[in-house]
Amino acid sequence: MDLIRSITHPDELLALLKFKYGGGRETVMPLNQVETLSSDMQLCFELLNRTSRSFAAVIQALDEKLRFPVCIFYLVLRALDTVEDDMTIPTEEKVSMLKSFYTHLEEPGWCYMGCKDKDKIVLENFSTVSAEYRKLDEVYRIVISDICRRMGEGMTVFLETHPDSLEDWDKYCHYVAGLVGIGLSRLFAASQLEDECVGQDEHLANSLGLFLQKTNIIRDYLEDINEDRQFWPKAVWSLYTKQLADFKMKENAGSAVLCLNHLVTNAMQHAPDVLAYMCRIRNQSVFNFCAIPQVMAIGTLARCYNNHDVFTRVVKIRRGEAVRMMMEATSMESLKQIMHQSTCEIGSKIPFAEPNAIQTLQIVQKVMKMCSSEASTIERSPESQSVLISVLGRLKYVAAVAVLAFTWQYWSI
Ligand code: D61
Ligand code: MG
Repeated sequence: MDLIRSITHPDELLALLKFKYGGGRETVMPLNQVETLSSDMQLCFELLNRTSRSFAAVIQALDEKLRFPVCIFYLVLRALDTVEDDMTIPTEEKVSMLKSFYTHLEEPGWCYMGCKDKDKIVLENFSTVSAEYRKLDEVYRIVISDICRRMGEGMTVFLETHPDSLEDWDKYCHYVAGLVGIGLSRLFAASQLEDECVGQDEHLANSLGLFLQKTNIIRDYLEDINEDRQFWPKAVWSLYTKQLADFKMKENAGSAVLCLNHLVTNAMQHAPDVLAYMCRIRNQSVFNFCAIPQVMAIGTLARCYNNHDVFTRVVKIRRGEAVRMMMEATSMESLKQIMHQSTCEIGSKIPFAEPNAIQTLQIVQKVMKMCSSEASTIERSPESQSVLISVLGRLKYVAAVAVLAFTWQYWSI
């Protein structure tokens, strides 16, 4: 089926075939490591694979030093998010649960069985997650606990109000995704696989999270509105309609798409920060881990821009497209190339009568300029690594990414 969908895209076809028949059946983690994994940690990886379609593979492909800490970081925050998302918990109780959630990390045996959310399995097995958390080095525990505390606190702000202003939108996205970027960057630095500066620049790290979260919010309009959730910022949609849900109606198709374009333009403002952040990344597994979600996001934004399908069905990038993008997200040069392509796609879709055409064009040009190889406006990090090391490192990881894409292909529905 994926092959048929990509039939008019020979490059994707090639990528798909390479994965299907080009080997790569070995798992990302060498077998001996799976065997020596404690049964608790095995359960943690199972929880990861059952609750994340987008991140399970990239997390498991991380270098050893980061694989457990990032997996636990994910599960702890997923558990917290599951509390936030459970609509059956009364607000007052939810507020105190969110605020005190980080304290359960130090509480052997704590778990929560009354949850109704789709990812309740993480809360039901939280005692295993927290047991593994307590085995981590202190440098990692400090980060995980701090981010969990700040995210829980932040989530309480938006329990009964929707993000209205654009400042609110950024603030909400900071709490649920920007903080993840900040925490991950501090974990990278703590592992010493990345420079200290990666963990210190909270602004750039925040932008990586905002770019992913805004893309999800834009893409998930229909799903959210059908479940009575509103994540599009009122400051923007109120320029185009009286009720956010009205965008579903055929007669509002025109204004709906203009609003959509407005939000895509807003999300694209984070792309320059993403490039600046990625420039500083030295470790190949960290690079792939960060770059893959970002290229999926920009590909999704390009697909959504000026596309009315967002209001009628789920808009997804083709599987072949996704696999090709993953493969190419393994070096700064090809990351720039792929971001250039998606950005160019947005630029070419700006409609004739688009009120925000100038803003869209401005950000499109800025990103395209940053992505053109020579005149790189991106600040290079102090020590540029030797060409040989980077080539050798990449060879190893091209294989890992192949496996990763393979796995991803089969785990997603
Ligand atoms: C590099 C690599 C991965 C990154 C990154 C930088 C920066 C930020 C992020 C990942 C976070 C991206 C979040 C985008 C997806 N949004 C959600 O999952 C929403 O929940 C947000 C709160 C929980 C976040 C937990 C999380 C997610 C991804 C991680 C991670 C932790 C830890 C490590 C790696 C990746 C969304 O959830 C959808 C759902 O409930 O199914 C929501 O509720 O809005
Ligand atoms: Mg949530």
